[in-house]
Amino acid sequence: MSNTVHSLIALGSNLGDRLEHLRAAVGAIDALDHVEITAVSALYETAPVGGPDQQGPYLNAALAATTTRSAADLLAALHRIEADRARVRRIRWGPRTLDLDLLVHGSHISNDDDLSVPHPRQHERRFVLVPVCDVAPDMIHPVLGRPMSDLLADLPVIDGDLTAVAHQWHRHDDEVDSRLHDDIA
Ligand code: A4P
Ligand code: MG
Repeated sequence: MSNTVHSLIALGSNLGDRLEHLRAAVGAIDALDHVEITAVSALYETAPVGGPDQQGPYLNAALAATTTRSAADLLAALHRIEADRARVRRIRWGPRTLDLDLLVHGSHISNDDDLSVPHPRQHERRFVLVPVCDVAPDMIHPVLGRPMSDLLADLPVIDGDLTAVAHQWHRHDDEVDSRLHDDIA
């Protein structure tokens, strides 16, 4: 039996019913064997970074989990969950129904195209680090050797880049602004 590790997963959506995609993702991750969600961040609406002009705003969140699964195995499971939400990969950084990134997996370090962990751009992005700091502010980045809260403090705040839109949101009976279900094209 392999060791239990602490993982961080980022969730993003900017196409269709974004809230429903993220709720379904949390439910599907929760249903995975050998994965236990320990904390889910608040929900944030964020301005798109990179990609084509005029893509819609994202909803972003992050979760912490413990698992005995390997990084490759967990990422494969995340890709199956993305596929179930009919994610279409067309343009890099373009609109997507669901994007699940494996940010950290214990002390695992790999730089393959298929498996880059820690995720190479997470420490440059407030839409990743703000939710991460809800669930794991003290976690040490395995490559940079600094806590997530320090990495976030280094990033400039750009006006309007990120707004908290719900604190409890991932269960279907959590009450949130119905506008979050609006269909984003
Ligand atoms: N891959 C390798 N390692 C990982 C990992 N740790 N987690 C591979 C997830 N995937 C990993 O990913 C491209 C390839 O990376 C896949 O083959 C996967 O096996 P993708 O999800 O198909 O493509 P992508 O997400 O468009 O590319 P990339 O480079 O992962 O983009 P990012 O860095 O995820 O950025 N703006 C806001 N506001 N909010 C967002 O969520 N997201 C992006 C995507 C851009 N701008 C954004 C947001
Ligand atoms: Mg991605």
